[in-house]
Amino acid sequence: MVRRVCLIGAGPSGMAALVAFNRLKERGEECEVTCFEKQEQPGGLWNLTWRTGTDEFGEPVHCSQYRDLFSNGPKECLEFPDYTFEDHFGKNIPACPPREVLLDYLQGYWKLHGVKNEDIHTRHVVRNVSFDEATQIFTVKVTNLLEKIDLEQQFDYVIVASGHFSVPHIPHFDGIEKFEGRAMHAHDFKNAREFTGKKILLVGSSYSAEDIALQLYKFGAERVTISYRTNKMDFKWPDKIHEVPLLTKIEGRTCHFKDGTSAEYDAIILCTGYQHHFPFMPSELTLPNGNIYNLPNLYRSLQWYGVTEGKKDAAGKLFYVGMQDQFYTFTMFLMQGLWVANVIKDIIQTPGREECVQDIEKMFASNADLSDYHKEIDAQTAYVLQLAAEIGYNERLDVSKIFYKWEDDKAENILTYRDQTYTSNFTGKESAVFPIPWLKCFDDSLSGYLKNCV
Ligand code: FAD
Ligand code: NA7
Repeated sequence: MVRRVCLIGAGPSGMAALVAFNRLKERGEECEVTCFEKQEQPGGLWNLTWRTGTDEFGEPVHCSQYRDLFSNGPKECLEFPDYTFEDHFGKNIPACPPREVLLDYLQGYWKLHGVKNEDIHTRHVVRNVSFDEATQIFTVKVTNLLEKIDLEQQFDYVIVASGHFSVPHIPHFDGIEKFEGRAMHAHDFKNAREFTGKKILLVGSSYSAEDIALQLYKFGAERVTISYRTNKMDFKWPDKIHEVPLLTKIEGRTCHFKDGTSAEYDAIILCTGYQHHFPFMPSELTLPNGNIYNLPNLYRSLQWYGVTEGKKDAAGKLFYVGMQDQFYTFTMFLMQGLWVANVIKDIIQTPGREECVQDIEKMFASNADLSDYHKEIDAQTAYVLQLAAEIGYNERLDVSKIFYKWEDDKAENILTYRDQTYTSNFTGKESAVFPIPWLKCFDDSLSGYLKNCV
């Protein structure tokens, strides 16, 4: 019997799963995979849109990326072993290229592995997934947005690859409803030029706050304040950026902070993270919220076993991919896709439910030990290598040393870390140097970038 698999989402994780199924197909191990994607083309967050709120179909806009976004980590950390950046572009390029360059690389990888856009049901949004314990079958309800028709299809397996950096987490702050400037979430930040000459408050102290602060600085904001709840980022910020403790209340344009200080702002951007949001899943099969490394309810952070009270397990036939906090991205997604495809095809066996549940609980508890970047990097490296070992993938995926150097470069100078170089595990070459420093580079296009790569 052919195994029918429903894949929800064609971002980097979903596409990695399609690559994985194609690799198995080449070995004669075929599954019938149906991928539904609500956007016009694969690419997930990497498909930039100018829209905010809802799209032309009234669906929530998925993209949280923005104009002028350059990779916030070295490309050497996400490079595919069987298709290097040099293979794709025909030359050695710098470490932190802009969004379009990374999307182009991904598209090249998908093409190499025979995944065509026509294989994906784009402009199809998944509305509902249900699991029948008696028949062990999933029913998936989908809307074809272009033709405005609803479909219903049955599957033996479901893989959720719908991402988790799209639906904003928006906490309330006392007085924000009467703030006399603009209040928004990072999800709707699209273009730093809008804030040139303005005084901006960012709330949050993680990747979004860090990068939006840098974008605002680059495009000439008058002053940027970053308000942290738990820990400062504590980079050596330039004069116009500084960090303060938590925002406590807002009066007019004045924002007050926990240390008793206050200042006036033109805009507040909440960089307060995202929600794991799966409106199409039944609540008993929904992954709980939390941007963490080792996920609850998922064996290998992938295969669903409902270990919290009231959660069902769908007999190990439900998978979530790409749902953890991320140091590793594209290569981790590939290992996840291969692992899931191998499990579905019974090429690798997972232990019984009881052992899986014990392992999930042990791994979940180990999140508490991840108290600094090095430990987080080491833990995710071990995870990626574990998946690779289980599927027999023998390539040098460990890029922990590159991540350490990257962290050191950020600590050394947050304005120039994107101009640094790293050595590829696969080509052995050090990344090229871009002739224009990131701070002065205002062309984020693929063509403009490649023209300048010598
Ligand atoms: P996504 O990219 O979110 O893709 C999920 C897909 O599922 C989307 O195409 C969406 O349309 C689709 N979908 C959702 N719901 C449905 C539904 N109901 N029906 C059908 N389809 C659906 N990573 C890096 O490696 N380097 C970076 O520089 C970097 N920068 C980032 C900057 C920002 C601002 C953000 C938010 C993330 C960044 N990331 C970066 C991390 C990013 O999470 C990954 O690179 C990657 O996009 C995750 O892929 P994914 O497929 O898991 O999720
Ligand atoms: P993250 O990494 O999940 O970080 C969320 C931040 O928001 C974090 O600093 C939180 O502080 C802060 N936060 C959350 N709730 C609040 C409240 N109520 N008040 C103040 N601060 C709060 O999300 P990002 O958007 O930065 O990054 C997500 C991805 O986008 C990332 O992988 C990048 O690739 C780009 P805490 O430290 O928990 O106190």
